[in-house]
Amino acid sequence: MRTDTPQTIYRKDYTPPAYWVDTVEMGFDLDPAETRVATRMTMRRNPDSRARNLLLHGEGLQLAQLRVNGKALGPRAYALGQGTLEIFNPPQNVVLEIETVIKPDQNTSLMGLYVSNGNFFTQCEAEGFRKITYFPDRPDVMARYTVMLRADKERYPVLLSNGNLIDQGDLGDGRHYATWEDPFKKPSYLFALVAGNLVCHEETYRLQSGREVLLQVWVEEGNLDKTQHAMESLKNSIRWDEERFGLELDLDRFMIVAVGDFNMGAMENKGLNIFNTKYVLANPRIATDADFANIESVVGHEYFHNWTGNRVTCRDWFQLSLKEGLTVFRDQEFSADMIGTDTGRAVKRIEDVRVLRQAQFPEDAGPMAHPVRPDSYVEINNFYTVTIYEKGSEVVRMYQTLLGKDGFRKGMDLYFQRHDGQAVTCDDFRAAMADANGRDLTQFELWYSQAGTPRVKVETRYDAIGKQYEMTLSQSCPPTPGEESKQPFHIPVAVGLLDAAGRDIPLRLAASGAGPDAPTTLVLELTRDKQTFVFTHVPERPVPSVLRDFSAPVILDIDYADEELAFLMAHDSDAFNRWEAGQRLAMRRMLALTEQVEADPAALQNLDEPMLVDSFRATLNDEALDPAFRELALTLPSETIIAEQMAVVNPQAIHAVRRALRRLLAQQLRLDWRVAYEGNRDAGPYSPDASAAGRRGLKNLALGYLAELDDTESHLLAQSQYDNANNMTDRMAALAALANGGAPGREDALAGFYDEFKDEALVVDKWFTLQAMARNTDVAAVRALMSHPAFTLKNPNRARSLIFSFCNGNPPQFHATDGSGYGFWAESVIALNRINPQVAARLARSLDRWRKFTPPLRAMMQDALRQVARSGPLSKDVHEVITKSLAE
Ligand code: B3K
Ligand code: ZN
Repeated sequence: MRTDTPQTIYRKDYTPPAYWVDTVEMGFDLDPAETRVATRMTMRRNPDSRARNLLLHGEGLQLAQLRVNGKALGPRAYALGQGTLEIFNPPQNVVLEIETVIKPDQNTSLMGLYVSNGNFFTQCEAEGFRKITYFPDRPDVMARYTVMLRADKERYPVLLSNGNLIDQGDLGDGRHYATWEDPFKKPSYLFALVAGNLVCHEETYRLQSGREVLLQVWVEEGNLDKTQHAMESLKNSIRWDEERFGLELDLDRFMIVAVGDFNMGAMENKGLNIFNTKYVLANPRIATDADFANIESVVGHEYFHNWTGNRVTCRDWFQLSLKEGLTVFRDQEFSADMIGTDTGRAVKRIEDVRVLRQAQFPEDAGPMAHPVRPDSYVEINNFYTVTIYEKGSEVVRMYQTLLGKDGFRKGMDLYFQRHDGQAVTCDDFRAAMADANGRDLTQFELWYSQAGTPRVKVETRYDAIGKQYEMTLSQSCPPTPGEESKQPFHIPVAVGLLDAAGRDIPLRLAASGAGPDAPTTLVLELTRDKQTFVFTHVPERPVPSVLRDFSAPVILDIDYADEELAFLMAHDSDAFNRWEAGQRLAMRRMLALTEQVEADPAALQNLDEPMLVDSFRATLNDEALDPAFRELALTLPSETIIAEQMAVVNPQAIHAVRRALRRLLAQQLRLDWRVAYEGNRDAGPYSPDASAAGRRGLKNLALGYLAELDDTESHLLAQSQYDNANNMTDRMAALAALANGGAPGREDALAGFYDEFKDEALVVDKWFTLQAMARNTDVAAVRALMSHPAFTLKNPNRARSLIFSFCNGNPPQFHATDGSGYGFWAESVIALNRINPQVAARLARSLDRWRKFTPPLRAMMQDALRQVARSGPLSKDVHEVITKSLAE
């Protein structure tokens, strides 16, 4: 904790390190109260650096020994600063020996070495290694590690670190040791150790090359029956990376370890991935379809980092998206390929775009907006954002859209050929893509350097005599903090044209000659402020389908008539745009209604929306459409997404409108929902595969709509599904339906659920989440839940399950007009700040967009932000978020 203003780090200030580290040998004497860490590093001066001194980072360490080339250092030969150790003018070659003492059981930040349920774990990205020993803790310093772990044999029978196990044995005094050697050089952020009482599910797996590797999933005793899906996901990931990118697992052993206390999802430490239990443990009893899908994608994500992140890493943390954007893109493609079907791919694409719109667009329009490659930061942990990850992934996807799948692969091959074993920049990646394809991607750099979501406006003109269709695209991008004006981006806009029967018209551009096999989707490259593209041989006035498959992370302004949207919804060959048309139609109506409600609170009384209801009915009953697709198409845009469309946000009005529309759809399509419900019920054993999950999704959507009626029939339906469910997906859907209304069985179901699952931490999280997001849960109810014996702020999953779910997932209650939600938020940020700055800073982001709300809410939000600001010493993490939120 600190009171002074923390320092800002700038990208332009990057300088190479004064010393390289070749080898690191570490010895750990593990003890929760006091762990001794002895480190021996061989280092050599970097000829490209002008600095004379050797700078190491260290935080919260007790320094017990410091020797250079065998000699203890005198007090004048070095200086300990705030988080640094500087050794003055060392020789060309240095053997540096350091001993530190740390206190893992006091470590509630969950960075560095810490204890979770009696076992030891580490988390070093981004800057956690410096909480273990003094080290040049920056990603461009890559070294070869050998690590010896020593600990009590009974309490810590399992001792793991990166790479291969080369030795193990007894120490005689009730303790034992294990020595691990990582054959690959790596930055310190990829270091990991695990020690404790764990068991593993292991399998051998044969790579395409014929080599056999050992795969292990480590969990606490009693959880082995929840590891199969993670193991399958790992094997699928290994195979996929060989097939799609020709990338082979480079180790003989690959381990995944699950831990219950973890700040984020998982961590790609070389050969020893450490995972939040939430992204490992699953079986039908405790995990939902969404959990199964998330596990597959996170296991894939961390595995794919082995090449995109570990073999080729980042030069500095400003380049974070080099590995994160690319690896998210890879995990998205993996999940899509695992589903396999065209609609399956579209469904996955829609889900990913929903996340982007729900979280990244608001970030890009708010006070924390930053480019995919930021120019400065105060606390790097605050920059593991949806912009770095999700927008970063969209940027990578645009290369593939511009260069084609084969061109993209060529670029990837060149990237690895050039940079394997190096720490590089986003520019290096772009250069590989450009050079492998003979393309000039200079302008594309703006996607990395400019923040903000571009808007693309579409205007069209049809010339019936010349049979020409003109499409004029223009782009703009609103200012973001510190960036008033923007230069035009290089935007791939995928376009199709539909004839009156809804068929794709073959596309020919005036500029390029007509070929016989004209495509039905063309990628137009918008590079200037405004450009006109002329299509020839267009027999009739078409309906344009623009930004197919969401070919760029932009907001599309296009003037469709309601009928055109309904037409696209019914006919577009691009499944993404079919969905999009429906969302636009719904959004248009919801915005209009919100305006009406604000003027007249009674405006929703005789609600009638024939166009919307008809189009929903048609989609719901269209058996030719995949159930998973129908589920997405029949889900109204979220309250957050609606809010983003408005200049001034009134959360109560938005909620009232969305709710009223849901009720209307429930009433008017009651029988249709009922038919869909029955028609998508599966008897027999549970399987999480995409098609079964899609049917369950549609069935449970129907249940959710019917539950809006809050009548005996819907109560009975929910109760019976709850009582008879053979899987957690159906259980949760039924429980949510019960919890959101006035079903007589509500309290019993909630209590019974807790009782049945109280020993399953991940299910208890769900129980808190469900209540946090329930319609009638106000701040008082959340506080009551906080005094439940199962609640603790110290466990991030638990804190997120209740507090984050309420603040981010229950808009009408969080934005209660008396400001109680904001007061609760401030208290929670302040309390978490003392325990875990990273988790606190995430929660601090919940009031980011305060300026967008109606004046009374805005004023109360500002007060709450100020309350946190003056609450006492704040971590760098929270300080940065609050300061930026309040900045003019
Ligand atoms: N690279 C880690 C994230 C580390 C977050 C540090 N605050 C997980 C991932 O993106 O795969
Ligand atoms: Zn990642």
